[in-house]
Amino acid sequence: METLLRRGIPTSRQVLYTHAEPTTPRDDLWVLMEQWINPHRVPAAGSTFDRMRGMGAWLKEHWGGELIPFQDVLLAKHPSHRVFPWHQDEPYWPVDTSGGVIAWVALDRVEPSNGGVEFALCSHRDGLGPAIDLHTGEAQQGTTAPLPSLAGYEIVCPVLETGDAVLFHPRTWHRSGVNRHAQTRRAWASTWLPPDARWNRDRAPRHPLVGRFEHGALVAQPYTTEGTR
Ligand SMILES: O=C(O)CCC(=O)C(=O)O
Repeated sequence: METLLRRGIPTSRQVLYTHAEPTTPRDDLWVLMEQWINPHRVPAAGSTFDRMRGMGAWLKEHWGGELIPFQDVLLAKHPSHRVFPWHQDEPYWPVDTSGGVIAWVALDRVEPSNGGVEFALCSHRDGLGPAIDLHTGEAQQGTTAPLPSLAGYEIVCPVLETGDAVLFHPRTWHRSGVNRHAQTRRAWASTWLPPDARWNRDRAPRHPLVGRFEHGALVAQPYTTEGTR
């Protein structure tokens, strides 16, 4: 992250509004998180490319079966950042997939008091919900799936040492609270899909990659240009 900052690689500016733009103005993503999307696509120093290779090899050995890299994110949660509300990751993707896994790796010790991630156990079984407006915690405009109640689920917030990882399903509902420590809490999350996952622009019509892939093609085939921020 220090290298990316030094090289002037910009952070993500806004939440992905994948279906429609919000009708009222929103704050910058900065109020929620300092985040770089797809640093593994940034050439040279600061890239997570080699880490992706390592994670891919680890998953191949331990997950059972081939997975393809889809995206990665570097996340820094500062003490000034707001709550990151409950959401699933899959509704933001222009992809049809039968599953996949997100590997969320702590780059600092993580616990509930410094913005540890909370998971609603087994909530992936509830199906695909709406893409969430992370500024409000509500369904984004233009989405139709209902917001589920998470009241019946056991919520866990694992304590992680630096380098520990949590692997979770793309439909697992998760959130993170405020970081009440003086130091930033950093993490690296990478997303992996089964090899038969296919691009589907209708699932996230305003995703920045729409237009760069062939609708219906395998995600395993690289898209035309670098990922966007
Ligand atoms: O790192 C966090 O606090 C939450 C990140 C998250 O939920 C996500 O990137 O989907």
